[in-house]
Amino acid sequence: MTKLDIITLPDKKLRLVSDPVETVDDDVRRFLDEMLETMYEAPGIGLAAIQVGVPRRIVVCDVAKREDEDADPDPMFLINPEILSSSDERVVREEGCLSIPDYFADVERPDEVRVRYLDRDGKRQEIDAKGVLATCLQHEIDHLNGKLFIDYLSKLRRDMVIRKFTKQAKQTPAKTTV
Ligand code: GNR
Ligand code: NI
Repeated sequence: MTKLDIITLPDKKLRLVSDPVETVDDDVRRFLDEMLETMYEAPGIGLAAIQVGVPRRIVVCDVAKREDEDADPDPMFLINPEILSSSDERVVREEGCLSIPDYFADVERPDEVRVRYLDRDGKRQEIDAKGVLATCLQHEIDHLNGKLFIDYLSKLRRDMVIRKFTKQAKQTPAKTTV
């Protein structure tokens, strides 16, 4: 199966607002499988479609290994996910992003969120997400709205990160397919 290329800062596509999926068909399911494989290989605990250059409201995630190294895979497929409500309680967690490689920072977010989405069969689902899953889903839904975790940092730190990646992109010639 094809592993997809993950786009990184300063790629402007990361700032696009992704469009909803109209029907969950076999093409969408094939894409979900490719996204999941790409996420596992990266490795990461979540991936939004825009990170592979596709501006659609599609997310995959699997936090099982993050919580217990020996856990079996437990993938989730979310289409058109929406946050219905957030807890008043906030929590600070260290975040990273496959589109901002090797940079980590603390971000404060609601501790729990209720999320509605379509599963890979196109069936409407609702879940109460807590812990790492809650953080991950908020991070992924932000991607669908063109938002990155560095947007929660001070302008100084955000600009430093963007500058570092912009400089790096100028020094590294564009990747060519072998
Ligand atoms: O792999 C990832 N780890 C992570 C850690 C803390 C909070 C969010 C994440 S998501 C990230 C993968 C990614 O970039 N998803 O968009
Ligand atoms: Ni990310």
